[in-house]
Amino acid sequence: MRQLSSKWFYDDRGTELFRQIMRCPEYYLTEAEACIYRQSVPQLIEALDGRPFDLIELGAGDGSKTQILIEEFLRAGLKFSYRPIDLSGSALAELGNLIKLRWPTLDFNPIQADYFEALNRLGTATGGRQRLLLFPGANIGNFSPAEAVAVLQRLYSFLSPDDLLLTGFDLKKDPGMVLAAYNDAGGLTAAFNLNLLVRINRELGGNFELDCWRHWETYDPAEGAARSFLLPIEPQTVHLQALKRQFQFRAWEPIAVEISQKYNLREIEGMADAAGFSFQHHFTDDRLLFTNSLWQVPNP
Ligand code: AVI
Repeated sequence: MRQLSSKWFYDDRGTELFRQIMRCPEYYLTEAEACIYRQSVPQLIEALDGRPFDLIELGAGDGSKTQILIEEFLRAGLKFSYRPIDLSGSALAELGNLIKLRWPTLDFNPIQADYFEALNRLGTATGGRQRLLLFPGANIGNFSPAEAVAVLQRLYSFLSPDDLLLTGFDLKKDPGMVLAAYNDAGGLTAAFNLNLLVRINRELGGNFELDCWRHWETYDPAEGAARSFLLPIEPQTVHLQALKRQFQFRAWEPIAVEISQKYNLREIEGMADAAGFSFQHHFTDDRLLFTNSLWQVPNP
């Protein structure tokens, strides 16, 4: 099956559409995680070892949830820098404006890059500072389970003993609720997925006939995988000038554009183990929709 990586969703338009998705009523993940952040700060502060630290965030988006943590960390008198990492320059610029307005003296140092390029730039030497790496918003779910473990192993390799990783995982739940989150009535998710084709047309000189493509969502409750597809309602021949290539699509031939993997708590603990971390704690919301799972790099 043809596939497009979901990392291409996030041009400026895609970033804006994702923000709207995060605010739409069906997309329960955002509020569940915000609620967890509000409740978990005291235990997070306890888990930090008192050294100045770097708060590094993978895929910061608009950073609205992280501001809950920043507010409480500052209130507790903690010394830290905030280093959000995101592919979207506009998202980081807006976040920067917001942070400077709210906390003008906070050490704010964003990196516009993909996760690993940014972590490579940061390197492993920390000058004795602890790292609290945030991997929020179920971004880990956009990798298959096997890829996710490989990603978490790579994150481990950038960290030092006692560093902490807080990862957001969406939990397995009522399949109807998951499907609705990726198939919202307002059509935001459909527009978000179709924006991939808009982007290809603009950036690669493509000629996808946008009216002929449909968004389709599936959720397999056994596997825990929500999957998004784009389907042409009639045969299409697509030229991509920049690649000097032509692609034929039969009617209803799908392009897989995203996986959003859901887990249960046990599976997540197993992933901590497989990636070399010591599992510390699950911070869950009251309805058990989502967990932010805290792991630590063990001391050898
Ligand atoms: C960014 N990521 C965690 C979102 C998700 O839930 O998989 C992306 C998304 N795709 C459609 N809606 C939201």
